[in-house]
Amino acid sequence: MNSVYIGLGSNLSKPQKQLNNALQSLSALPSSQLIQCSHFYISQPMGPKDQPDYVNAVALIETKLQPLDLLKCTQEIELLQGRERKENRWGPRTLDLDILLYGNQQITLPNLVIPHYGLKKREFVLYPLFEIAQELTLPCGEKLSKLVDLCPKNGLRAIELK
Ligand code: PH2
Ligand code: MG
Ligand code: MG
Repeated sequence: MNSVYIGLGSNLSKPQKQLNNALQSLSALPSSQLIQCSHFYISQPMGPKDQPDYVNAVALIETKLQPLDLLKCTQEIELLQGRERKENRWGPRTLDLDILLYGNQQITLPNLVIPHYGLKKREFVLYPLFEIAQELTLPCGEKLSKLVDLCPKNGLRAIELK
C-alpha cells in the first residue's frame, strides 16, 4: 500500500457538495481506502481575482494503484463532476483533484509531476495537509512544518462544521 495525499478544490456549482461527492468517489476507488480528510477551507482565488473563492481540502488515501492509474481515476472523477478541459489555467472549475504526494516518491513525467509543483507555496494546500500530516517530511527532505511556518495564510479559514 502507498500513502497518497490528494488536494481537492472547487469554486463552482456548490463547492462543498463537489468536495463531498469527490470524497465519496475517492472512497470507492479500486484497491484503495480513504483514510482521512482535512476540514474544508475557504481560500482566496490564486490567479485571476474575478472568480469565486475556492473551497479546498486535502485527503489521505492508501492505495495499490500505481501513480498513472491513480491519475486516470482522479481525472475521471473530475470529468464526472463536470470539469471542462478547455478551461484556462487558473480559471474557475467544478472540481480539481491533484495528486500532491505519492509515498516518498519523486516522479517527473510529461503529464504527472510529484510532489505537485504548487505544494510548497500554496496556503490552501499546505495548511490542510499539515492538519492531517503534522510530522510529514517531503521527499526532498524539507519538513512540512517549516513550509507552513513560512507561508502566509492569505485569509484561509476552515469552514465551521454545523
Ligand atoms: N486552483 C486553481 C486556481 N486558483 N485558488 C485557490 N484558492 N484554490 C485552488 O484550488 C485554485 C486556485 C486552479 O486549479
Ligand atoms: Mg490544482
Ligand atoms: Mg489540477
